[in-house]
Amino acid sequence: MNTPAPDVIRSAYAQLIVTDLPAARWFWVDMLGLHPQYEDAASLYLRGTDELTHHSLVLRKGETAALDHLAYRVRTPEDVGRAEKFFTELGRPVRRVPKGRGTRGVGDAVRIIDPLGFPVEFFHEIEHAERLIQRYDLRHGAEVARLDHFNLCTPDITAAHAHYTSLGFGCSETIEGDAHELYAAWMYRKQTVHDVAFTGGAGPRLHHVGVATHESHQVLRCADLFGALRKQHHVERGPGRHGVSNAFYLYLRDPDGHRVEIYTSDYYTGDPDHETYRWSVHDDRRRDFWGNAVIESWYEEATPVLGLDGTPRPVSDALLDESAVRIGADGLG
Ligand code: 4SX
Ligand code: FE2
Repeated sequence: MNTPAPDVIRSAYAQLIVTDLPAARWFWVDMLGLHPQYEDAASLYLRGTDELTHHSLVLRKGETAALDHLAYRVRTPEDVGRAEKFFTELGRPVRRVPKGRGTRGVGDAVRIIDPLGFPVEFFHEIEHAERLIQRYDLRHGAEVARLDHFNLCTPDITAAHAHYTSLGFGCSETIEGDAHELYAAWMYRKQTVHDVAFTGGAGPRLHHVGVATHESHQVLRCADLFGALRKQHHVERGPGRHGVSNAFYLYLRDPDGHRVEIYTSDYYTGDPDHETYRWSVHDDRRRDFWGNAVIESWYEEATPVLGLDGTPRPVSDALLDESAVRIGADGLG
């Protein structure tokens, strides 16, 4: 392997296939408070109030709910070429997507199927968008500020950790077994807890997209809004405080079952000496700091992913099952 990895800046956007665009618009725009940047009969391009680029979520109408691709922004135009070479040398499927032929607002890009089986785009150029940071008059719903992370279901967390380490990602936190076998890992390029995390499970599947608000009251308000409208069945887990990341959270399912996490108040990881914090899988506070149990659907259900040809990718079974792990005999792990 001679080609250096592309210099990834951050997780940038996800493109999801939804079966009912008006229903998805209600959920993501009216309830979560994302802002439409462009829309037509087949697609909806959304961003949060703090985002100065064209979109962080694309909803595209299709026959079956799926993840079309994830996208990372890279530092320079040359890094797009580096991504192409890097994944070609790994023997992975690679496709150039010239400006104007791919996602609206995005310049020259490369799409690949990564070693974990996920469809991933790398791009540098993206259209800028009007600053909404102080447009308090436009805020509504959960007042989502920005995309924060992707969470991916993959059978082999050790392999996922190794691949993203080779892409220059740091690891902020892990969940580990007694022999330090990995159940989950959180990895970053931007200076937060993560751009991407891995949940042990059948994969490749998208577990969730995480979006950030500024304050925990916006997470609570979001849950209240779903209850008030008798739409509480969209709430899956939380609100609560994560052990891992220390973030305040709420998981919702959109009308197609895509999972989104409303997430706030994690911490800075930009110091070069930042060390990985390791949780025992027996520590009952790891996924909810107050010890609340995680609902089974959260471990089991996820969004299928598409290949570069637009057909669903096959899924392999998990190697380890975290939801089956019991806490220690003392009840504390
Ligand atoms: O459930 S965990 O506390 O491990 C967790 C899940 C921490 C951070 C996340 O973003 C997440 O989705
Ligand atoms: Fe998350």
